[in-house]
Amino acid sequence: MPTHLLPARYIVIGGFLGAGKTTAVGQLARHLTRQGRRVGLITNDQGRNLVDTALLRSQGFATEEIPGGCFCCRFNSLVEAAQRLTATTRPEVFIAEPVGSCTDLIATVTYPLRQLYGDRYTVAPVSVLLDPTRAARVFGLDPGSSFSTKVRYIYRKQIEEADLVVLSKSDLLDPARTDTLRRTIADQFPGKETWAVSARTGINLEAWFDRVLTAEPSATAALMIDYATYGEGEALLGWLNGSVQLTSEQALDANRFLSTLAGAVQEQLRAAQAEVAHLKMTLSPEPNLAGDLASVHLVRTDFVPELAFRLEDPVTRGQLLINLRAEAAPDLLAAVVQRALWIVTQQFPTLRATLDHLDHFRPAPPMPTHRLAHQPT
Ligand SMILES: Nc1nc2c(ncn2[C@@H]2O[C@H](COP(=O)(O)OP(=O)(O)OP(=O)(O)O)[C@@H](O)[C@H]2O)c(=O)[nH]1
Ligand SMILES: [Mg+2]
Repeated sequence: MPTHLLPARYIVIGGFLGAGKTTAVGQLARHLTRQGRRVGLITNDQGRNLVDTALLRSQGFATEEIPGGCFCCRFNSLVEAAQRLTATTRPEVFIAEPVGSCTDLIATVTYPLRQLYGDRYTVAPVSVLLDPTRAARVFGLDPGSSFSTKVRYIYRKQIEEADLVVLSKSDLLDPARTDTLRRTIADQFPGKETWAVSARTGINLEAWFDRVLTAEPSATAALMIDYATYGEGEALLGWLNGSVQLTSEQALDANRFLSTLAGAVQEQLRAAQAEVAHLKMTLSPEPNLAGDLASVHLVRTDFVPELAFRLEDPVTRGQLLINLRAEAAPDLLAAVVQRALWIVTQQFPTLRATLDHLDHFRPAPPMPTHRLAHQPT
Protein backbone atom coordinates (compact mmCIF):
# COMPACT_ATOMS: atom_id res chain seq x y z
CA MET A 1 0.00 0.00 0.00
CA PRO A 2 1.40 3.52 -0.74
CA THR A 3 2.55 5.20 2.47
CA HIS A 4 0.00 8.04 2.16
CA LEU A 5 -2.82 5.47 2.46
CA LEU A 6 -1.43 3.76 5.55
CA PRO A 7 -2.88 4.82 8.91
CA ALA A 8 -0.70 7.44 10.59
CA ARG A 9 0.97 6.68 13.92
CA TYR A 10 -0.57 8.69 16.79
CA ILE A 11 1.83 9.19 19.67
CA VAL A 12 0.88 10.73 23.01
CA ILE A 13 3.73 11.96 25.24
CA GLY A 14 2.30 12.74 28.66
CA GLY A 15 3.63 13.43 32.13
CA PHE A 16 3.32 16.08 34.80
CA LEU A 17 4.02 19.78 34.30
CA GLY A 18 7.68 20.45 33.56
CA ALA A 19 8.63 16.79 33.08
CA GLY A 20 10.33 17.43 29.73
CA LYS A 21 7.52 16.56 27.28
CA THR A 22 8.00 19.38 24.76
CA THR A 23 11.76 18.85 24.71
CA ALA A 24 11.22 15.14 24.01
CA VAL A 25 8.54 15.87 21.37
CA GLY A 26 11.02 18.16 19.58
CA GLN A 27 13.71 15.47 19.66
CA LEU A 28 11.34 12.78 18.41
CA ALA A 29 10.16 15.06 15.60
CA ARG A 30 13.80 15.74 14.67
CA HIS A 31 14.61 12.02 14.77
CA LEU A 32 11.71 11.27 12.38
CA THR A 33 12.43 14.20 10.08
CA ARG A 34 16.03 13.02 9.73
CA GLN A 35 14.63 9.70 8.49
CA GLY A 36 12.56 11.56 5.89
CA ARG A 37 9.25 10.99 7.69
CA ARG A 38 6.62 13.71 7.88
CA VAL A 39 5.51 14.76 11.35
CA GLY A 40 2.67 16.84 12.74
CA LEU A 41 2.70 18.08 16.31
CA ILE A 42 -0.23 18.98 18.55
CA THR A 43 0.11 21.08 21.69
CA ASN A 44 -2.55 21.65 24.30
CA ASP A 45 -3.27 23.94 27.20
CA GLN A 46 -6.00 25.22 29.46
CA GLY A 47 -5.30 28.79 28.28
CA ARG A 48 -4.03 30.52 25.12
CA ASN A 49 -0.68 32.11 24.17
CA LEU A 50 1.11 28.78 24.40
CA VAL A 51 4.85 28.76 24.97
CA ASP A 52 5.04 25.14 23.74
CA THR A 53 3.57 26.03 20.34
CA ALA A 54 6.11 28.85 19.99
CA LEU A 55 8.95 26.50 21.00
CA LEU A 56 8.02 23.75 18.53
CA ARG A 57 7.22 26.08 15.62
CA SER A 58 10.54 27.85 16.13
CA GLN A 59 12.21 24.47 15.51
CA GLY A 60 10.46 24.34 12.14
CA PHE A 61 7.81 21.70 12.88
CA ALA A 62 4.21 21.83 11.65
CA THR A 63 2.34 22.41 14.92
CA GLU A 64 -1.33 22.87 15.70
CA GLU A 65 -2.51 23.90 19.15
CA ILE A 66 -5.62 23.17 21.14
CA PRO A 67 -6.00 25.99 23.65
CA GLY A 68 -8.71 26.39 26.25
CA GLY A 69 -9.02 22.86 27.70
CA CYS A 70 -7.41 19.43 27.89
CA PHE A 71 -7.49 16.83 25.06
CA CYS A 72 -10.06 14.68 26.82
CA CYS A 73 -12.50 17.59 27.13
CA ARG A 74 -11.77 18.82 23.61
CA PHE A 75 -11.59 15.47 21.83
CA ASN A 76 -13.22 16.81 18.64
CA SER A 77 -10.69 19.65 18.49
CA LEU A 78 -7.93 17.08 18.77
CA VAL A 79 -9.27 15.24 15.73
CA GLU A 80 -9.78 18.51 13.84
CA ALA A 81 -6.22 19.59 14.63
CA ALA A 82 -4.99 16.29 13.15
CA GLN A 83 -7.16 16.89 10.07
CA ARG A 84 -5.72 20.39 9.60
CA LEU A 85 -2.22 18.95 9.79
CA THR A 86 -3.19 16.25 7.30
CA ALA A 87 -4.43 18.91 4.89
CA THR A 88 -1.17 20.89 5.07
CA THR A 89 1.54 18.36 5.87
CA ARG A 90 0.09 14.82 5.53
CA PRO A 91 2.00 13.59 8.59
CA GLU A 92 2.93 9.93 8.81
CA VAL A 93 3.41 10.45 12.54
CA PHE A 94 1.42 12.73 14.85
CA ILE A 95 2.89 13.59 18.23
CA ALA A 96 0.49 15.05 20.77
CA GLU A 97 1.45 16.61 24.11
CA PRO A 98 -1.42 16.77 26.61
CA VAL A 99 -1.59 19.35 29.40
CA GLY A 100 0.66 18.24 32.27
CA SER A 101 -2.16 18.30 34.82
CA CYS A 102 -4.26 15.91 32.74
CA THR A 103 -4.80 12.18 33.32
CA ASP A 104 -7.20 9.37 32.32
CA LEU A 105 -5.94 9.72 28.74
CA ILE A 106 -6.32 6.03 27.87
CA ALA A 107 -10.09 6.02 28.45
CA THR A 108 -10.75 9.50 27.08
CA VAL A 109 -8.31 9.79 24.17
CA THR A 110 -6.63 6.48 23.24
CA TYR A 111 -9.72 4.24 23.32
CA PRO A 112 -12.03 6.74 21.55
CA LEU A 113 -9.38 7.34 18.86
CA ARG A 114 -9.06 3.61 18.30
CA GLN A 115 -12.81 3.06 18.28
CA LEU A 116 -13.84 6.02 16.13
CA TYR A 117 -10.78 6.56 13.94
CA GLY A 118 -8.99 3.21 13.96
CA ASP A 119 -8.85 3.30 10.15
CA ARG A 120 -6.91 6.59 10.21
CA TYR A 121 -4.55 6.12 13.14
CA THR A 122 -2.60 3.42 14.89
CA VAL A 123 -2.30 4.61 18.44
CA ALA A 124 1.09 4.17 20.12
CA PRO A 125 1.63 3.19 23.77
CA VAL A 126 1.24 6.21 26.04
CA SER A 127 4.52 7.44 27.53
CA VAL A 128 4.44 9.29 30.84
CA LEU A 129 7.57 11.32 31.57
CA LEU A 130 8.79 11.88 35.13
CA ASP A 131 11.25 14.58 36.16
CA PRO A 132 13.48 12.53 38.52
CA THR A 133 13.79 15.19 41.21
CA ARG A 134 10.05 15.81 41.25
CA ALA A 135 9.37 12.05 41.27
CA ALA A 136 11.74 11.46 44.22
CA ARG A 137 9.81 14.05 46.23
CA VAL A 138 6.39 12.70 45.27
CA PHE A 139 7.51 9.14 46.12
CA GLY A 140 8.75 10.35 49.51
CA LEU A 141 12.39 9.45 48.77
CA ASP A 142 13.61 13.02 49.19
CA PRO A 143 12.61 15.95 51.37
CA GLY A 144 11.98 19.28 49.68
CA SER A 145 8.95 21.23 48.67
CA SER A 146 6.29 19.37 46.75
CA PHE A 147 2.57 19.54 45.99
CA SER A 148 -0.38 18.82 48.24
CA THR A 149 -2.10 15.43 48.36
CA LYS A 150 -4.72 15.98 45.65
CA VAL A 151 -2.17 17.25 43.14
CA ARG A 152 0.01 14.23 43.95
CA TYR A 153 -3.09 12.07 43.31
CA ILE A 154 -3.05 13.25 39.67
CA TYR A 155 0.70 12.68 39.46
CA ARG A 156 0.32 9.08 40.62
CA LYS A 157 -2.71 8.43 38.36
CA GLN A 158 -0.63 9.52 35.37
CA ILE A 159 1.97 6.86 36.24
CA GLU A 160 -0.72 4.26 36.92
CA GLU A 161 -2.12 4.53 33.40
CA ALA A 162 1.23 4.77 31.58
CA ASP A 163 2.20 2.09 29.08
CA LEU A 164 5.78 3.36 29.33
CA VAL A 165 7.06 5.19 32.42
CA VAL A 166 9.96 7.37 31.29
CA LEU A 167 12.40 8.93 33.75
CA SER A 168 13.43 12.01 31.80
CA LYS A 169 16.52 14.19 32.38
CA SER A 170 18.57 11.13 33.35
CA ASP A 171 21.72 13.12 32.48
CA LEU A 172 21.13 14.59 35.97
CA LEU A 173 21.20 11.15 37.64
CA ASP A 174 23.97 8.83 38.70
CA PRO A 175 23.38 5.09 38.11
CA ALA A 176 22.58 4.38 41.79
CA ARG A 177 19.91 7.07 41.80
CA THR A 178 18.40 5.73 38.59
CA ASP A 179 18.25 2.25 40.17
CA THR A 180 16.54 3.58 43.30
CA LEU A 181 13.90 5.39 41.25
CA ARG A 182 13.31 2.38 39.02
CA ARG A 183 12.97 0.09 42.05
CA THR A 184 10.50 2.49 43.65
CA ILE A 185 8.42 2.61 40.47
CA ALA A 186 8.50 -1.20 40.30
CA ASP A 187 7.36 -1.44 43.96
CA GLN A 188 4.63 1.19 43.77
CA PHE A 189 3.44 0.54 40.18
CA PRO A 190 4.15 -3.15 39.58
CA GLY A 191 4.60 -4.40 36.03
CA LYS A 192 5.37 -1.04 34.42
CA GLU A 193 7.87 -0.87 31.59
CA THR A 194 10.33 1.81 32.72
CA TRP A 195 12.89 3.79 30.75
CA ALA A 196 15.56 6.27 31.83
CA VAL A 197 16.33 8.73 29.03
CA SER A 198 17.77 12.15 28.40
CA ALA A 199 16.46 14.39 25.65
CA ARG A 200 19.41 16.66 26.35
CA THR A 201 22.30 14.21 25.97
CA GLY A 202 20.52 11.44 24.05
CA ILE A 203 20.83 8.66 26.69
CA ASN A 204 18.49 5.80 25.59
CA LEU A 205 16.51 8.26 23.51
CA GLU A 206 16.45 6.42 20.20
CA ALA A 207 15.69 3.09 21.88
CA TRP A 208 12.67 4.65 23.59
CA PHE A 209 11.62 6.31 20.31
CA ASP A 210 11.82 2.94 18.54
CA ARG A 211 9.58 1.44 21.21
CA VAL A 212 7.03 4.25 20.85
CA LEU A 213 7.10 3.94 17.07
CA THR A 214 6.65 0.19 16.90
CA ALA A 215 5.14 -1.27 20.10
CA GLU A 216 1.47 -1.99 20.71
CA PRO A 217 -0.21 -0.33 23.72
CA SER A 218 -0.50 -2.76 26.64
CA ALA A 219 -3.96 -4.27 27.06
CA THR A 220 -4.77 -2.49 30.30
CA ALA A 221 -8.29 -1.58 31.36
CA ALA A 222 -9.12 2.09 31.83
CA LEU A 223 -7.91 3.80 34.97
CA MET A 224 -9.98 3.63 38.16
CA ILE A 225 -10.18 7.29 39.02
CA ASP A 226 -12.24 9.54 41.24
CA TYR A 227 -13.10 12.57 39.09
CA ALA A 228 -13.99 14.68 42.14
CA THR A 229 -10.47 14.32 43.58
CA TYR A 230 -8.93 14.76 40.12
CA GLY A 231 -10.90 17.99 39.59
CA GLU A 232 -10.02 19.30 43.05
CA GLY A 233 -6.34 18.50 42.44
CA GLU A 234 -6.33 20.38 39.12
CA ALA A 235 -8.11 23.33 40.71
CA LEU A 236 -5.36 23.65 43.33
CA LEU A 237 -3.05 24.65 40.49
CA GLY A 238 -3.09 28.28 39.53
CA TRP A 239 -2.66 28.97 35.84
CA LEU A 240 -1.38 32.12 34.17
CA ASN A 241 -0.86 32.73 30.46
CA GLY A 242 0.23 36.16 29.31
CA SER A 243 1.59 37.99 26.32
CA VAL A 244 3.66 41.16 26.59
CA GLN A 245 4.95 43.50 23.90
CA LEU A 246 8.52 44.67 24.50
CA THR A 247 10.30 47.65 22.97
CA SER A 248 13.69 48.98 23.97
CA GLU A 249 15.67 51.90 22.54
CA GLN A 250 18.85 50.27 23.75
CA ALA A 251 19.15 46.75 22.29
CA LEU A 252 18.25 44.16 24.89
CA ASP A 253 20.07 40.93 25.76
CA ALA A 254 17.04 38.62 25.55
CA ASN A 255 18.74 35.82 27.51
CA ARG A 256 19.65 38.09 30.42
CA PHE A 257 16.19 39.66 30.37
CA LEU A 258 14.43 36.28 30.58
CA SER A 259 16.72 34.97 33.34
CA THR A 260 16.25 38.16 35.36
CA LEU A 261 12.46 38.05 34.96
CA ALA A 262 12.30 34.35 35.89
CA GLY A 263 14.44 35.08 38.95
CA ALA A 264 12.10 37.90 40.02
CA VAL A 265 9.02 35.66 39.70
CA GLN A 266 10.81 32.85 41.54
CA GLU A 267 11.86 35.07 44.45
CA GLN A 268 8.29 36.21 45.09
CA LEU A 269 6.80 32.73 44.79
CA ARG A 270 9.43 31.42 47.20
CA ALA A 271 8.46 34.15 49.67
CA ALA A 272 4.79 33.14 49.26
CA GLN A 273 5.74 29.45 49.76
CA ALA A 274 4.03 28.57 46.47
CA GLU A 275 5.37 25.51 44.67
CA VAL A 276 6.18 26.14 41.01
CA ALA A 277 5.18 23.36 38.62
CA HIS A 278 6.52 25.14 35.54
CA LEU A 279 7.29 28.74 34.73
CA LYS A 280 8.16 28.98 31.03
CA MET A 281 8.67 32.06 28.93
CA THR A 282 9.74 32.78 25.37
CA LEU A 283 10.99 35.99 23.83
CA SER A 284 10.57 36.21 20.03
CA PRO A 285 12.14 39.19 18.27
CA GLU A 286 9.99 41.20 15.87
CA PRO A 287 10.34 41.00 12.95
CA ASN A 288 11.46 37.38 13.19
CA LEU A 289 12.19 36.01 9.75
CA ALA A 290 14.44 33.24 11.05
CA GLY A 291 11.81 32.15 13.59
CA ASP A 292 14.38 32.12 16.41
CA LEU A 293 13.52 32.73 20.05
CA ALA A 294 14.93 32.50 23.55
CA SER A 295 13.24 30.50 26.32
CA VAL A 296 13.61 30.15 30.06
CA HIS A 297 12.17 27.44 32.33
CA LEU A 298 11.82 26.94 36.06
CA VAL A 299 10.43 23.55 37.12
CA ARG A 300 10.56 23.82 40.93
CA THR A 301 10.53 26.78 43.29
CA ASP A 302 13.94 25.74 44.66
CA PHE A 303 15.62 25.03 41.30
CA VAL A 304 17.37 27.48 38.95
CA PRO A 305 15.78 29.09 35.89
CA GLU A 306 17.33 27.46 32.80
CA LEU A 307 17.71 28.94 29.34
CA ALA A 308 16.78 26.16 26.91
CA PHE A 309 17.01 28.35 23.78
CA ARG A 310 19.12 31.48 23.46
CA LEU A 311 19.13 34.44 21.12
CA GLU A 312 22.58 35.47 19.93
CA ASP A 313 21.58 38.95 18.73
CA PRO A 314 20.19 41.68 20.97
CA VAL A 315 16.55 42.68 20.51
CA THR A 316 14.88 46.08 20.24
CA ARG A 317 11.33 44.80 19.81
CA GLY A 318 9.72 41.48 20.59
CA GLN A 319 6.92 39.43 22.04
CA LEU A 320 7.20 37.83 25.46
CA LEU A 321 4.97 34.85 26.27
CA ILE A 322 4.60 33.88 29.91
CA ASN A 323 3.07 30.56 31.01
CA LEU A 324 3.13 29.93 34.76
CA ARG A 325 1.64 26.98 36.63
CA ALA A 326 2.07 26.76 40.39
CA GLU A 327 0.17 25.53 43.39
CA ALA A 328 -1.13 28.98 44.32
CA ALA A 329 -4.10 31.30 43.86
CA PRO A 330 -4.34 32.72 40.32
CA ASP A 331 -4.60 36.26 41.73
CA LEU A 332 -1.30 35.78 43.49
CA LEU A 333 0.31 34.61 40.22
CA ALA A 334 -1.02 37.67 38.38
CA ALA A 335 0.27 40.02 41.08
CA VAL A 336 3.66 38.29 41.14
CA VAL A 337 4.11 38.42 37.37
CA GLN A 338 3.10 42.07 37.12
CA ARG A 339 5.40 43.04 39.95
CA ALA A 340 8.26 41.03 38.45
CA LEU A 341 7.77 42.81 35.12
CA TRP A 342 7.87 46.14 36.90
CA ILE A 343 11.03 45.21 38.87
CA VAL A 344 12.81 44.03 35.75
CA THR A 345 11.89 47.04 33.62
CA GLN A 346 13.62 49.16 36.30
CA GLN A 347 16.82 47.26 35.56
CA PHE A 348 16.57 47.80 31.78
CA PRO A 349 16.05 51.60 31.67
CA THR A 350 14.96 52.03 28.03
CA LEU A 351 12.67 49.00 28.04
CA ARG A 352 8.90 49.37 27.78
CA ALA A 353 6.71 46.36 28.56
CA THR A 354 3.05 46.52 27.52
CA LEU A 355 0.74 43.77 28.64
CA ASP A 356 -1.38 42.48 25.71
CA HIS A 357 -3.18 39.63 27.49
CA LEU A 358 -3.13 38.18 30.95
CA ASP A 359 -5.35 35.21 31.74
CA HIS A 360 -5.20 33.72 35.20
CA PHE A 361 -7.53 31.04 36.48
CA ARG A 362 -7.93 27.62 38.04
CA PRO A 363 -8.61 24.82 35.54
CA ALA A 364 -12.29 23.88 35.33
CA PRO A 365 -13.33 20.35 36.39
CA PRO A 366 -12.48 17.81 33.65
CA MET A 367 -15.56 16.74 31.63
CA PRO A 368 -14.39 14.32 28.93
CA THR A 369 -16.18 14.23 25.55
CA HIS A 370 -15.92 10.41 25.55
CA ARG A 371 -14.96 7.92 28.22
CA LEU A 372 -14.59 4.25 27.33
CA ALA A 373 -13.95 1.92 30.25
CA HIS A 374 -12.58 -0.89 28.03
CA GLN A 375 -10.36 -0.99 25.01
CA PRO A 376 -12.31 -1.32 21.78
CA THR A 377 -12.27 -4.80 20.21
N1 LIG B 1 18.86 18.25 32.22
C1 LIG B 1 17.82 18.05 31.39
N2 LIG B 1 16.85 18.97 31.31
C2 LIG B 1 15.83 18.72 30.47
C3 LIG B 1 15.74 17.53 29.70
N3 LIG B 1 14.60 17.55 29.00
C4 LIG B 1 13.99 18.72 29.31
N4 LIG B 1 14.73 19.42 30.20
C5 LIG B 1 14.43 20.74 30.75
O1 LIG B 1 13.25 20.68 31.56
C6 LIG B 1 12.53 21.91 31.47
C7 LIG B 1 11.09 21.64 31.09
O2 LIG B 1 11.06 21.02 29.81
P1 LIG B 1 9.76 20.98 28.90
O3 LIG B 1 10.10 20.06 27.77
O4 LIG B 1 9.30 22.33 28.57
O5 LIG B 1 8.72 20.28 29.90
P2 LIG B 1 7.18 19.97 29.66
O6 LIG B 1 6.89 18.66 30.29
O7 LIG B 1 6.85 20.09 28.22
O8 LIG B 1 6.47 21.13 30.48
P3 LIG B 1 4.91 21.55 30.45
O9 LIG B 1 4.46 21.56 29.02
O10 LIG B 1 4.87 22.90 31.06
O11 LIG B 1 4.20 20.54 31.27
C8 LIG B 1 13.30 22.75 30.43
O12 LIG B 1 14.19 23.61 31.12
C9 LIG B 1 14.09 21.73 29.65
O13 LIG B 1 15.27 22.26 29.07
C10 LIG B 1 16.82 16.58 29.81
O14 LIG B 1 16.84 15.52 29.20
N5 LIG B 1 17.81 16.90 30.67
MG1 LIG C 1 5.38 21.24 27.29
